[in-house]
Amino acid sequence: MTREPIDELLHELDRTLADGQRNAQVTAALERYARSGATDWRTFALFEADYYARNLVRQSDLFELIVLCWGVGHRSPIHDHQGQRCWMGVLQGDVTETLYQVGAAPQAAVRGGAARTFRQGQVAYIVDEMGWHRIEPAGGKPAITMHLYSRPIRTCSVVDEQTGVITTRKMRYHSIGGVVQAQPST
Ligand code: 2CO
Ligand code: FE2
Repeated sequence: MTREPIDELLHELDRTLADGQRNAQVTAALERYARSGATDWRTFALFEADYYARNLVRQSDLFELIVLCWGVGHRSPIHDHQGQRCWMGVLQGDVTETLYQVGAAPQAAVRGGAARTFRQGQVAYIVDEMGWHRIEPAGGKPAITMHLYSRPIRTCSVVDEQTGVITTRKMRYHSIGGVVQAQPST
């Protein structure tokens, strides 16, 4: 049986990430997938009404692959990636990434930096040494992105741009393997 393109990608990520850092190969694999015209990511492209939706494709000890759905008006907080590597490939629409330099708690100075818009097929990369970021869809249209974290991220730090207060945010998935999860009661 032939593998679906997304299974090919997962297989390649398993091999590549088990073999060390391999940043360039990971970027190339994500670019290839995002530019291939594959549509099997649609199984995971589930939106939420009020907030951007995080849909888990697969998680292992080494990485997690997530499809994020950004409705018009949704945007991430300004956040870090807990020392992990983060790739973002654009599957549909355009997204703007704004980079920030964030000082130390308790009242961190927040300096807004460069904004860059990524289009379908492009792949962005960030680690904490480069800064924190905010992501939002651009051009008044929804967007769908594929994120790879190595290793998986359970929480992230979020900063309030006005007050400089940093809080910890627990990551949650809207769906896992295409199945919408029950909302947590708290
Ligand atoms: N890191 C955010 C998240 O996983 C998305 S912004 O792109 O890295 O929710
Ligand atoms: Fe992020």
